Amino acid sequence: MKIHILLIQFLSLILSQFCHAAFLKIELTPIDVSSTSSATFSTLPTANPSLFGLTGTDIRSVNFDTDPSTNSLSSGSILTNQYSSIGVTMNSVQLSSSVFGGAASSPNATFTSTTGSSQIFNFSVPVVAIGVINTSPDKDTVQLWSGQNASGSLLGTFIDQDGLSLNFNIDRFVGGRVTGGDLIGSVAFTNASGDIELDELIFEVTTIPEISNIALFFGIALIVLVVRKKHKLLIRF
Ligand SMILES: [Ca+2]
Ligand SMILES: [Ca+2]
Ligand SMILES: [Ca+2]
Repeated sequence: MKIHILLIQFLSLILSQFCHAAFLKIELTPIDVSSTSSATFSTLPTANPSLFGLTGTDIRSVNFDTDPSTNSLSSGSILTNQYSSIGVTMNSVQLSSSVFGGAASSPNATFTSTTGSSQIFNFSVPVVAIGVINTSPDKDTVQLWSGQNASGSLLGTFIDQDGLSLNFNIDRFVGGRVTGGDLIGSVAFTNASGDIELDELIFEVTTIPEISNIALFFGIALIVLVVRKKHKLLIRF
């Protein structure tokens, strides 16, 4: 009996490690992903998501240049439901073809000039990781929320270049990953100063119910071990 209790405790310990909810910040510069330029990404996130740490089988992307039906989006457009068919909507985010230093993918990036205002991206599909290029980063705030429109639980937050000397000339890919069954309902980028200009949004949609699969695996393993142990004891006695 003692062995069984120890076994359950051991498996619970392992399971808790797998299911521990955590936030993993993503912040990459062009040099970090071996770009040919130190200031801009020569390989874009929408072209190679795995280079930026998004490795699932269902990665979706927004280049702010064409909608999901490949219709061109014009500078000055206000984004709300244009990308809803791929699972993301925006809180009236403006597009611009004349952002500081240029868009990451031509012609458009997003544009907000008001200090303290946020560009919010809401997900209607189960998202576990997101990232976007901040094309003029100046310690803007990144927040991942469990609910829509920056509501629910704050899963993770940080500012770009935290603890570093500010350099808005170097593009930064910013975002995060959640683990342990958490899902990202929305992500908010809040302008600290100057403008906030984002491009090349990618997000990873989970295709498996991670926790239930892990629990099922360990549950089956536990049953097998207990049955085998009982079987051995019956044979012995
Ligand atoms: Ca673009
Ligand atoms: Ca730039
Ligand atoms: Ca800014």
